[in-house]
Amino acid sequence: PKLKDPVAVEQGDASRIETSKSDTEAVASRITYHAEFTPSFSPEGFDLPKAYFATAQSIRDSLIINWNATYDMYERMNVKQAYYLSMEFLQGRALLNAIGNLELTGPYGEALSKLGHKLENVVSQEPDAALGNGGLGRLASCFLDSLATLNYPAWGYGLRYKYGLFKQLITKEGQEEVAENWLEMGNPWEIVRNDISYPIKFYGKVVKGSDGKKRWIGGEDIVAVANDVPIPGYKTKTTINLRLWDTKVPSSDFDLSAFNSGEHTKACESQADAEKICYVLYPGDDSLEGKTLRLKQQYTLCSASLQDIIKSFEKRCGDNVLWKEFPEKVAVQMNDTHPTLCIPELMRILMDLKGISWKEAWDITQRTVAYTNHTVLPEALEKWSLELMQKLLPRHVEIIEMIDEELINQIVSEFGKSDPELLESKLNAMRILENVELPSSIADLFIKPKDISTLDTSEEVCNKADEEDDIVEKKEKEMLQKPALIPPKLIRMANLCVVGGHVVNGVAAIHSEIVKEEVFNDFYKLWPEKFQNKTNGVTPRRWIYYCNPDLSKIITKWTGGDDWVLNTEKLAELRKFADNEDLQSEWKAAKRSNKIKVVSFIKEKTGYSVSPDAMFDIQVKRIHEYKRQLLNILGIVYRYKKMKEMTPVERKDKFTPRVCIFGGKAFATYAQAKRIVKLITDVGATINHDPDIGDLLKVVFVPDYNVSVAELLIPASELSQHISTAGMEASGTSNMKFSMNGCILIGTLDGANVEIREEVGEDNFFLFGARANQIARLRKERAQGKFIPDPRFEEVKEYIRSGVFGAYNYEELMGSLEGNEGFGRGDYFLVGKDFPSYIECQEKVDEAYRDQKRWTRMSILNAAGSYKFSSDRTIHEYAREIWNIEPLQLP
Ligand code: GL9
Repeated sequence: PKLKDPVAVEQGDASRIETSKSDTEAVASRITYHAEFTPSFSPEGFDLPKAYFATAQSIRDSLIINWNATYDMYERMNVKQAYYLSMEFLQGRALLNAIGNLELTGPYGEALSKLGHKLENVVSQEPDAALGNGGLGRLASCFLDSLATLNYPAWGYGLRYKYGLFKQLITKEGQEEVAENWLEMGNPWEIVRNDISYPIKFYGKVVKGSDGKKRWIGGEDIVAVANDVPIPGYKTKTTINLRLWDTKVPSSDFDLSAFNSGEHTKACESQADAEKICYVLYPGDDSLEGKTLRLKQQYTLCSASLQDIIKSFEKRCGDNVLWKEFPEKVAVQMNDTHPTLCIPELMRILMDLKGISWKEAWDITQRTVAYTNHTVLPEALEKWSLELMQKLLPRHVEIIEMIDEELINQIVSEFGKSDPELLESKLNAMRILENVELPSSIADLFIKPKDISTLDTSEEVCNKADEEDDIVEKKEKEMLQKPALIPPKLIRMANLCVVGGHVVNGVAAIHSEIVKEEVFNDFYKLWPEKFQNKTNGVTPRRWIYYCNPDLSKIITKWTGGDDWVLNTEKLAELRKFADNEDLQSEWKAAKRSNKIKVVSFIKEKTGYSVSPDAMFDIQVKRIHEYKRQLLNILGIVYRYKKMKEMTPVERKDKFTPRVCIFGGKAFATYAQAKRIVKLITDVGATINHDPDIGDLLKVVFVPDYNVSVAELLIPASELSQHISTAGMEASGTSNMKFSMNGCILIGTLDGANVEIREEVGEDNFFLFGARANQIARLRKERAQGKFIPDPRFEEVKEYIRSGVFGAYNYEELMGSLEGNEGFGRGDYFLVGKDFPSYIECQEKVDEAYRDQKRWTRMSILNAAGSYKFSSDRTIHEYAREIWNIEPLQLP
């Protein structure tokens, strides 16, 4: 029996709920209904927190109807579905987006105003869901938005972290981290699915059953429970699912007798152990405990999601389960290497639980999974200790060893045994296991017996050989005495992904080339057809339409309708009006009103007063040496020093007033990144109080940068900095958001900057710095002592060291930019090399800004040229070229 309105359910039509009243009245009564029946707030009054919660719950009702209808349809039609597995989803706030996507902004605004609140104040009550660190997690969330909007049958799978990304405080010492308890007031968006849970095992051992099949038994058992978050598409009923796993112990495991005999802690221990898996987004993994926890998280995501996917496949097949058709119904995308365990887990389930042969299971697995690489930084290409994995997941290690062995055989058959050196180098680069002995049949090839007849037996040569032997022997002894020096056995997750998946993609054109030519070159030569590019994108709904309503109205007016929100190609039509005076003045007014909002935000968060007439120059992103916030702040220090050397008239003449805004979090244990934060805030404290400078230059570090702060800052920005060392930023996605909002970029030829510059035009992008293909040579030359620093670079470091910005010891920072080599020295990121071209480029920025007509034209041409960077375009490409799925829309 159906309890819900059968017609509404069948049609997935949320709007049918309010057929009898006016939209506003209906919305108001739904909000008040929830306000009355939501027990967590006091019964009287309708304050903002309560208004938020009741409004969100009323929207959730609508979402659930559409969400059920979407799911029913997928099941009925038995279409191929894509599953996006990600350890991170950086969702931000959901309310405004959901109201807008349901096209109910008008009625909700009016209803809330009748109830005494402004919609914008209500939506800002929502805490950010920060289940991600940065670009990678935000990309996953943009993808969900596009998948739903474009009606693709797809789901996201992730973990429900109790504490999201930490909250950042900026104190006199620099960055401090505090826990982000985002669930404290409850989460109206999640639907706890106690009916959907799967067992997850850790540790234990593998035995062979009488049927010859492997069984993984014993160990520690927990369960993963589903929490569903509906993801509404824009102007469509399609509402897809983000399923987040939470961990618990099986209820049968509660030790009631221990509890009753007073051993409360003992009885609750296993519960706490299971729950802590989903406590924090990125547990510090310096310790073994931390590493174990992180691996448990990864395995939980993979195992629970695959069990769920398989269950749904079996259900949709009915009595006739044909496993070889699995890849025709299921596409699994691994967002970076974090979900790599999908590969051995799918193999395990298919072989050990479904009785499929190795050969067939391997074929199914390869055709099902695909891998996106998001970084070329070697420290980010995950390697797990074989020993740890063996303990935690013994069956998976057997499978991984088998995959490695098959790979070795394939490499041997590909390259032959005639050139052992070539073969050895291929094996070293491509094997999944690192520092693990080769099977003896192959290892024997590399013991090179010396040809006795040609041996030189002269005394001199023999003595030399003896000496060499002594040295080797001494080294070996030392190795034995220091066990830490024995290289650890590792599993290279990225290699496993490349071998186990059918597609490997990079996230911007230049990055995908680096993936093919450098990171995975040996694999690329072997399987060129596996490698693809999928340039990232961002959702124009969140990143223009909802965060910048003033600009959106202008775009709608000048492009003749709001269809650009779905078809961003329409933005290109703005090009024809780039010099139109009316458009220019409307455009500038919108920017100014966005800047005014940021002026009050900065005042509230930092106490600094900044002028809306100054240029807003922004760099917001994770703090990392390769992103070179240090280059930015050194440029600011240079500017300040020059200002101080001038008369007031000279400095007004030469410099355009600027507000330099920074934001971003440093990983809690990344000391150098934290020093950069400290330097920026110290420089700000000096400059912002210098009466000689006034509004000519202000430097602000906005604390706790997150999705919501980005939604405020990006629309207000005029210049934004994307200045990574070329070749190091895989793509970047904020560069796309800034460009969409009419902000001009200063940047290197790195990541998606390259493609943005192509689209918006060279004249509308401030380019500087060394090119990616020069970096290796420049580093080498530098290490050889051939680099002669620019005097202006020396001057800036000297100035910082002189103590102008305070007594803090900046030696670790300044020193990292000097010397020729050594850890943390030698300017690995080439700040010194790019410094002169950077400050010269900044002079061009000043000049361009003085001509406001020219600047506004550039700004319009940026928004107009940004159409390619919609995640809708990216998702269409994934759907067609990797997943092979088709859109399916509710009637
Ligand atoms: C990243 C890359 O560094 C970015 O350049 C890229 O735009 C995004 C999305 O593809 O992925 N890879 C990565 O590990 N992070 C990225 O931002 N880091 C974080 O998300 C913290």
